[in-house]
Amino acid sequence: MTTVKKPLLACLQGERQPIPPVWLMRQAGRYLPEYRALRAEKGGFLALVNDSAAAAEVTIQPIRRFGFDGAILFSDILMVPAALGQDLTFGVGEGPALTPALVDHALSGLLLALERLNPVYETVRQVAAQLPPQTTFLGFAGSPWTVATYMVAGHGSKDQSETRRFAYGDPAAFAEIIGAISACTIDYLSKQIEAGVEAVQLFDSWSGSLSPAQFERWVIAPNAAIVAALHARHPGVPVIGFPKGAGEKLPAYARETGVDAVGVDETIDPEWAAANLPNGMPVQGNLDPLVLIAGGSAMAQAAQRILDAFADRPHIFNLGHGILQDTPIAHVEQLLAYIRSVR
Ligand code: 1CP
Repeated sequence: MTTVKKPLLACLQGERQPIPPVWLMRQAGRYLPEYRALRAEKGGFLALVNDSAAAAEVTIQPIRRFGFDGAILFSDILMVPAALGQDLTFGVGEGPALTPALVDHALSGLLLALERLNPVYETVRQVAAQLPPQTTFLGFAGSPWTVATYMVAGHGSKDQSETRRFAYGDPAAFAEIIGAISACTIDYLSKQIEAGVEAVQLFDSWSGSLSPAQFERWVIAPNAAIVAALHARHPGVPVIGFPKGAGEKLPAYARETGVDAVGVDETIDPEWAAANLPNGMPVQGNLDPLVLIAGGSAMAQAAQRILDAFADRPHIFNLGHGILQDTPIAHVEQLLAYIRSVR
Protein backbone atom coordinates (compact mmCIF):
# COMPACT_ATOMS: atom_id res chain seq x y z
CA MET A 1 0.00 0.00 0.00
CA THR A 2 1.34 3.44 -0.86
CA THR A 3 0.63 6.19 1.61
CA VAL A 4 -0.27 9.55 0.15
CA LYS A 5 1.45 12.57 1.63
CA LYS A 6 -0.80 15.03 3.45
CA PRO A 7 0.95 18.44 3.32
CA LEU A 8 -1.19 20.05 6.03
CA LEU A 9 -0.71 17.21 8.50
CA ALA A 10 3.05 17.12 7.79
CA CYS A 11 3.24 20.87 8.38
CA LEU A 12 1.40 20.56 11.71
CA GLN A 13 3.94 17.90 12.66
CA GLY A 14 6.70 20.43 12.12
CA GLU A 15 7.80 19.83 8.51
CA ARG A 16 7.93 23.05 6.52
CA GLN A 17 6.28 22.61 3.10
CA PRO A 18 7.69 24.32 -0.03
CA ILE A 19 4.16 25.51 -0.84
CA PRO A 20 2.24 26.31 2.33
CA PRO A 21 -0.86 24.16 2.76
CA VAL A 22 -4.09 26.20 2.81
CA TRP A 23 -7.50 26.04 4.41
CA LEU A 24 -9.82 28.86 5.50
CA MET A 25 -11.60 29.14 8.81
CA ARG A 26 -15.38 28.81 8.30
CA GLN A 27 -14.74 27.56 4.76
CA ALA A 28 -17.99 25.56 4.83
CA GLY A 29 -20.79 28.06 4.97
CA ARG A 30 -22.92 30.82 3.67
CA TYR A 31 -20.64 32.27 0.97
CA LEU A 32 -21.18 28.99 -0.95
CA PRO A 33 -24.42 28.63 -2.97
CA GLU A 34 -24.32 24.84 -2.57
CA TYR A 35 -24.26 25.33 1.23
CA ARG A 36 -27.19 27.75 1.18
CA ALA A 37 -29.22 25.33 -0.95
CA LEU A 38 -28.66 22.36 1.38
CA ARG A 39 -29.31 24.48 4.48
CA ALA A 40 -32.65 25.66 3.03
CA GLU A 41 -33.60 22.09 2.13
CA LYS A 42 -32.82 20.83 5.65
CA GLY A 43 -34.63 23.73 7.35
CA GLY A 44 -31.79 25.45 9.21
CA PHE A 45 -28.31 25.27 10.63
CA LEU A 46 -28.92 22.87 13.53
CA ALA A 47 -30.94 20.50 11.37
CA LEU A 48 -27.95 20.42 9.05
CA VAL A 49 -25.48 19.69 11.88
CA ASN A 50 -27.66 16.89 13.23
CA ASP A 51 -28.13 15.24 9.83
CA SER A 52 -24.76 13.48 9.50
CA ALA A 53 -25.00 12.77 5.77
CA ALA A 54 -25.83 16.44 5.08
CA ALA A 55 -23.13 17.70 7.48
CA ALA A 56 -20.60 15.42 5.79
CA GLU A 57 -21.62 16.80 2.40
CA VAL A 58 -21.21 20.41 3.65
CA THR A 59 -17.76 19.54 5.07
CA ILE A 60 -16.67 18.23 1.67
CA GLN A 61 -18.24 20.99 -0.49
CA PRO A 62 -15.30 23.43 -0.19
CA ILE A 63 -12.80 20.62 -0.83
CA ARG A 64 -14.58 19.65 -4.02
CA ARG A 65 -14.82 23.26 -5.20
CA PHE A 66 -11.38 24.60 -4.21
CA GLY A 67 -9.15 21.64 -3.31
CA PHE A 68 -8.13 23.04 0.08
CA ASP A 69 -5.47 21.03 1.94
CA GLY A 70 -7.70 20.72 5.00
CA ALA A 71 -11.37 19.90 5.56
CA ILE A 72 -12.94 21.19 8.78
CA LEU A 73 -15.75 19.23 10.33
CA PHE A 74 -19.11 20.96 9.92
CA SER A 75 -20.50 21.45 13.42
CA ASP A 76 -20.39 24.29 15.96
CA ILE A 77 -18.57 25.20 19.16
CA LEU A 78 -21.99 25.46 20.86
CA MET A 79 -22.64 21.70 20.60
CA VAL A 80 -20.69 21.36 23.88
CA PRO A 81 -23.15 23.58 25.85
CA ALA A 82 -25.96 21.50 24.32
CA ALA A 83 -24.21 18.32 25.55
CA LEU A 84 -23.84 19.91 28.99
CA GLY A 85 -27.62 20.32 29.11
CA GLN A 86 -28.48 23.77 27.75
CA ASP A 87 -31.08 24.12 25.01
CA LEU A 88 -29.50 25.57 21.86
CA THR A 89 -31.53 27.48 19.26
CA PHE A 90 -30.71 29.80 16.37
CA GLY A 91 -33.52 32.28 15.71
CA VAL A 92 -33.99 33.51 12.13
CA GLY A 93 -31.58 36.40 11.57
CA GLU A 94 -30.35 36.20 15.18
CA GLY A 95 -27.35 34.70 16.88
CA PRO A 96 -27.46 31.59 19.06
CA ALA A 97 -29.50 31.33 22.29
CA LEU A 98 -28.65 28.97 25.17
CA THR A 99 -31.17 28.35 27.96
CA PRO A 100 -31.10 28.46 30.88
CA ALA A 101 -28.28 31.03 30.98
CA LEU A 102 -25.78 30.31 33.78
CA VAL A 103 -25.74 33.95 34.87
CA ASP A 104 -28.90 33.11 36.84
CA HIS A 105 -29.01 29.31 36.90
CA ALA A 106 -26.58 26.92 38.65
CA LEU A 107 -24.47 24.60 36.51
CA SER A 108 -25.52 21.73 38.80
CA GLY A 109 -29.13 22.24 37.68
CA LEU A 110 -28.32 21.17 34.11
CA LEU A 111 -28.88 17.58 32.96
CA LEU A 112 -26.02 16.15 30.89
CA ALA A 113 -27.09 15.21 27.35
CA LEU A 114 -23.89 13.78 25.85
CA GLU A 115 -25.89 11.82 23.27
CA ARG A 116 -26.44 15.14 21.48
CA LEU A 117 -22.87 14.78 20.20
CA ASN A 118 -23.44 11.39 18.57
CA PRO A 119 -24.49 12.81 15.17
CA VAL A 120 -21.16 14.71 15.07
CA TYR A 121 -19.14 11.50 15.46
CA GLU A 122 -21.20 9.90 12.69
CA THR A 123 -20.44 12.94 10.48
CA VAL A 124 -16.72 12.41 11.16
CA ARG A 125 -16.93 8.75 10.11
CA GLN A 126 -18.77 9.64 6.91
CA VAL A 127 -16.33 12.43 5.96
CA ALA A 128 -13.29 10.27 6.74
CA ALA A 129 -14.60 7.64 4.32
CA GLN A 130 -15.00 10.16 1.49
CA LEU A 131 -12.12 12.67 1.65
CA PRO A 132 -9.40 12.67 -1.01
CA PRO A 133 -6.26 10.98 0.39
CA GLN A 134 -4.12 14.15 0.35
CA THR A 135 -6.67 16.16 2.39
CA THR A 136 -6.15 16.50 6.16
CA PHE A 137 -9.31 16.21 8.24
CA LEU A 138 -9.58 18.71 11.10
CA GLY A 139 -11.89 18.42 14.09
CA PHE A 140 -12.51 21.30 16.46
CA ALA A 141 -14.08 22.62 19.62
CA GLY A 142 -14.36 25.99 21.29
CA SER A 143 -11.95 26.78 24.09
CA PRO A 144 -13.47 26.86 27.57
CA TRP A 145 -13.40 30.65 27.98
CA THR A 146 -15.13 31.32 24.64
CA VAL A 147 -17.73 28.59 25.21
CA ALA A 148 -18.33 29.91 28.75
CA THR A 149 -19.10 33.39 27.41
CA TYR A 150 -22.12 31.90 25.58
CA MET A 151 -23.15 29.59 28.45
CA VAL A 152 -23.10 32.33 31.08
CA ALA A 153 -24.80 35.10 29.08
CA GLY A 154 -27.06 32.74 27.12
CA HIS A 155 -26.15 34.54 23.90
CA GLY A 156 -23.24 36.11 22.03
CA SER A 157 -22.00 39.58 22.93
CA LYS A 158 -19.50 42.14 21.73
CA ASP A 159 -17.46 42.56 24.90
CA GLN A 160 -18.39 39.47 27.00
CA SER A 161 -18.99 41.78 29.96
CA GLU A 162 -21.56 39.56 31.71
CA THR A 163 -19.13 36.66 31.77
CA ARG A 164 -16.12 38.78 32.74
CA ARG A 165 -18.15 40.19 35.63
CA PHE A 166 -19.27 36.70 36.66
CA ALA A 167 -15.67 35.43 36.61
CA TYR A 168 -14.51 38.27 38.89
CA GLY A 169 -17.56 38.10 41.16
CA ASP A 170 -17.68 34.33 41.73
CA PRO A 171 -14.41 32.75 40.57
CA ALA A 172 -15.20 29.44 42.29
CA ALA A 173 -18.49 29.01 40.42
CA PHE A 174 -16.82 30.14 37.21
CA ALA A 175 -13.97 27.65 37.70
CA GLU A 176 -16.59 24.90 37.92
CA ILE A 177 -18.10 26.00 34.62
CA ILE A 178 -14.65 26.08 32.98
CA GLY A 179 -13.89 22.64 34.48
CA ALA A 180 -17.13 21.14 33.14
CA ILE A 181 -16.53 22.56 29.66
CA SER A 182 -12.91 21.34 29.71
CA ALA A 183 -13.86 17.78 30.69
CA CYS A 184 -16.56 17.61 28.03
CA THR A 185 -14.19 19.08 25.43
CA ILE A 186 -11.48 16.48 26.13
CA ASP A 187 -14.03 13.71 25.69
CA TYR A 188 -15.57 15.33 22.60
CA LEU A 189 -12.22 15.88 20.82
CA SER A 190 -10.99 12.39 21.78
CA LYS A 191 -14.09 10.90 20.21
CA GLN A 192 -13.67 13.03 17.09
CA ILE A 193 -10.11 11.68 16.80
CA GLU A 194 -11.29 8.10 17.37
CA ALA A 195 -13.92 8.60 14.64
CA GLY A 196 -11.32 9.82 12.12
CA VAL A 197 -10.13 13.44 12.41
CA GLU A 198 -6.33 13.82 12.07
CA ALA A 199 -5.76 17.08 13.98
CA VAL A 200 -7.96 19.37 16.07
CA GLN A 201 -8.29 23.12 16.54
CA LEU A 202 -9.33 24.94 19.71
CA PHE A 203 -11.14 28.18 18.80
CA ASP A 204 -10.77 30.89 21.45
CA SER A 205 -12.63 33.61 19.56
CA TRP A 206 -13.10 35.90 22.57
CA SER A 207 -9.77 35.53 24.35
CA GLY A 208 -8.96 39.13 23.40
CA SER A 209 -11.31 40.63 25.97
CA LEU A 210 -9.38 39.36 29.01
CA SER A 211 -6.83 41.14 31.19
CA PRO A 212 -3.42 39.39 31.38
CA ALA A 213 -4.12 37.70 34.72
CA GLN A 214 -7.57 36.51 33.60
CA PHE A 215 -6.04 35.34 30.30
CA GLU A 216 -3.52 33.25 32.23
CA ARG A 217 -6.25 31.70 34.38
CA TRP A 218 -9.15 31.20 31.95
CA VAL A 219 -7.32 30.78 28.62
CA ILE A 220 -3.81 29.42 29.16
CA ALA A 221 -4.50 27.08 32.11
CA PRO A 222 -7.60 25.28 30.73
CA ASN A 223 -6.14 25.02 27.22
CA ALA A 224 -2.95 23.54 28.69
CA ALA A 225 -5.04 20.94 30.55
CA ILE A 226 -6.97 20.01 27.40
CA VAL A 227 -3.80 19.75 25.28
CA ALA A 228 -2.06 17.59 27.91
CA ALA A 229 -5.03 15.21 28.12
CA LEU A 230 -5.30 14.93 24.33
CA HIS A 231 -1.57 14.33 23.91
CA ALA A 232 -1.70 11.61 26.57
CA ARG A 233 -4.65 9.86 24.93
CA HIS A 234 -3.71 10.46 21.31
CA PRO A 235 0.05 10.90 20.95
CA GLY A 236 1.04 12.41 17.62
CA VAL A 237 -2.34 14.05 16.88
CA PRO A 238 -1.58 17.78 16.51
CA VAL A 239 -3.57 20.42 18.37
CA ILE A 240 -3.86 23.91 16.86
CA GLY A 241 -4.63 26.71 19.32
CA PHE A 242 -6.29 29.88 18.01
CA PRO A 243 -6.51 32.55 20.70
CA LYS A 244 -8.06 35.34 18.66
CA GLY A 245 -7.18 38.79 19.95
CA ALA A 246 -4.41 37.52 22.25
CA GLY A 247 -2.05 40.20 20.90
CA GLU A 248 1.17 40.44 22.87
CA LYS A 249 0.05 37.45 24.98
CA LEU A 250 0.37 35.14 21.96
CA PRO A 251 3.98 34.02 22.62
CA ALA A 252 3.12 33.05 26.22
CA TYR A 253 0.07 31.16 24.96
CA ALA A 254 2.25 29.34 22.39
CA ARG A 255 4.88 28.38 24.98
CA GLU A 256 2.68 27.52 27.94
CA THR A 257 -0.33 25.66 26.54
CA GLY A 258 1.62 22.89 24.78
CA VAL A 259 -0.25 23.40 21.48
CA ASP A 260 1.54 22.01 18.43
CA ALA A 261 0.65 24.97 16.20
CA VAL A 262 -0.68 28.43 16.80
CA GLY A 263 -3.30 30.37 14.85
CA VAL A 264 -2.55 34.07 14.34
CA ASP A 265 -5.30 36.63 13.76
CA GLU A 266 -5.13 39.47 11.24
CA THR A 267 -4.38 42.18 13.80
CA ILE A 268 -0.92 40.69 14.39
CA ASP A 269 2.02 41.72 12.24
CA PRO A 270 3.29 38.47 10.67
CA GLU A 271 6.90 39.65 11.03
CA TRP A 272 6.35 40.25 14.75
CA ALA A 273 4.77 36.80 15.06
CA ALA A 274 7.68 35.19 13.21
CA ALA A 275 10.17 36.93 15.50
CA ASN A 276 8.33 36.27 18.77
CA LEU A 277 6.82 32.77 18.46
CA PRO A 278 9.00 29.79 19.40
CA ASN A 279 11.48 28.82 16.67
CA GLY A 280 10.21 26.12 14.35
CA MET A 281 6.68 26.17 15.73
CA PRO A 282 4.08 25.82 12.96
CA VAL A 283 1.96 28.94 12.52
CA GLN A 284 -1.39 29.33 10.83
CA GLY A 285 -2.76 32.53 9.36
CA ASN A 286 -3.27 35.38 8.94
CA LEU A 287 -4.87 37.14 5.95
CA ASP A 288 -7.52 39.72 6.80
CA PRO A 289 -10.92 38.29 5.71
CA LEU A 290 -11.75 41.78 4.39
CA VAL A 291 -8.79 41.90 2.01
CA LEU A 292 -10.09 38.62 0.57
CA ILE A 293 -13.32 40.48 -0.20
CA ALA A 294 -11.34 43.34 -1.75
CA GLY A 295 -9.29 40.92 -3.89
CA GLY A 296 -6.90 42.05 -6.64
CA SER A 297 -3.48 43.50 -5.93
CA ALA A 298 -4.37 44.45 -2.33
CA MET A 299 -4.99 40.78 -1.63
CA ALA A 300 -1.86 39.61 -3.46
CA GLN A 301 0.34 42.08 -1.58
CA ALA A 302 -1.10 41.14 1.81
CA ALA A 303 -0.73 37.43 1.03
CA GLN A 304 2.87 37.91 -0.12
CA ARG A 305 3.78 39.73 3.07
CA ILE A 306 2.51 36.78 5.11
CA LEU A 307 4.26 34.22 2.89
CA ASP A 308 7.55 36.13 3.23
CA ALA A 309 7.30 36.56 6.99
CA PHE A 310 6.66 32.86 7.61
CA ALA A 311 8.93 31.52 4.84
CA ASP A 312 11.45 29.99 7.27
CA ARG A 313 9.11 27.93 9.41
CA PRO A 314 6.19 25.52 8.92
CA HIS A 315 3.33 27.77 7.77
CA ILE A 316 -0.29 26.95 7.08
CA PHE A 317 -1.91 29.69 5.06
CA ASN A 318 -5.28 30.73 6.48
CA LEU A 319 -7.33 33.81 7.24
CA GLY A 320 -6.96 35.70 10.51
CA HIS A 321 -10.60 34.88 11.28
CA GLY A 322 -13.57 33.23 9.55
CA ILE A 323 -14.40 33.85 5.90
CA LEU A 324 -17.23 36.38 5.52
CA GLN A 325 -20.56 35.65 3.89
CA ASP A 326 -20.17 38.18 1.07
CA THR A 327 -16.75 36.88 -0.06
CA PRO A 328 -16.64 36.42 -3.87
CA ILE A 329 -15.88 32.84 -4.81
CA ALA A 330 -13.56 34.09 -7.59
CA HIS A 331 -11.36 35.75 -4.94
CA VAL A 332 -10.94 32.48 -3.06
CA GLU A 333 -9.88 30.85 -6.33
CA GLN A 334 -7.43 33.70 -7.02
CA LEU A 335 -5.95 33.45 -3.53
CA LEU A 336 -5.34 29.72 -3.91
CA ALA A 337 -3.81 30.18 -7.36
CA TYR A 338 -1.55 32.91 -5.98
CA ILE A 339 -0.30 30.91 -3.00
CA ARG A 340 0.28 27.82 -5.10
CA SER A 341 2.12 29.64 -7.90
CA VAL A 342 4.45 32.11 -6.15
CA ARG A 343 8.14 31.64 -5.34
O1 1CP B 1 -25.95 28.92 8.14
C1 1CP B 1 -26.00 29.63 9.16
O2 1CP B 1 -26.72 30.62 9.26
C2 1CP B 1 -25.21 29.25 10.35
C3 1CP B 1 -23.94 30.01 10.51
C4 1CP B 1 -22.99 29.10 11.24
C5 1CP B 1 -22.06 28.21 10.65
C6 1CP B 1 -21.79 27.98 9.18
C7 1CP B 1 -22.92 28.92 12.64
C8 1CP B 1 -23.76 29.58 13.67
N1 1CP B 1 -21.95 27.96 12.91
C9 1CP B 1 -21.42 27.50 11.73
C10 1CP B 1 -20.41 26.43 11.57
C11 1CP B 1 -19.15 26.55 12.32
N2 1CP B 1 -18.97 27.29 13.45
C12 1CP B 1 -17.97 25.86 12.03
C13 1CP B 1 -17.88 24.74 10.99
C14 1CP B 1 -16.89 24.82 9.95
C15 1CP B 1 -17.07 25.84 8.88
O3 1CP B 1 -18.02 26.64 8.87
O4 1CP B 1 -16.20 25.82 8.00
C16 1CP B 1 -17.00 26.29 12.96
C17 1CP B 1 -15.54 25.90 13.01
C18 1CP B 1 -17.64 27.18 13.85
C19 1CP B 1 -17.00 27.80 15.01
C20 1CP B 1 -17.72 28.81 15.80
N3 1CP B 1 -19.05 28.94 16.08
C21 1CP B 1 -17.05 29.86 16.49
C22 1CP B 1 -15.55 29.99 16.55
C23 1CP B 1 -14.97 30.59 15.33
C24 1CP B 1 -15.28 32.02 15.06
O5 1CP B 1 -15.77 32.30 13.95
O6 1CP B 1 -14.99 32.86 15.93
C25 1CP B 1 -18.02 30.65 17.15
C26 1CP B 1 -17.78 31.88 18.02
C27 1CP B 1 -19.28 30.04 16.90
C28 1CP B 1 -20.59 30.49 17.45
C29 1CP B 1 -21.58 30.76 16.38
N4 1CP B 1 -22.17 29.78 15.64
C30 1CP B 1 -22.99 30.34 14.70
C31 1CP B 1 -22.93 31.76 14.85
C32 1CP B 1 -23.73 32.76 14.06
C33 1CP B 1 -22.00 32.00 15.87
C34 1CP B 1 -21.46 33.36 16.31
C35 1CP B 1 -22.35 34.08 17.22
C36 1CP B 1 -21.66 35.35 17.72
O7 1CP B 1 -21.20 36.16 16.90
O8 1CP B 1 -21.58 35.50 18.92
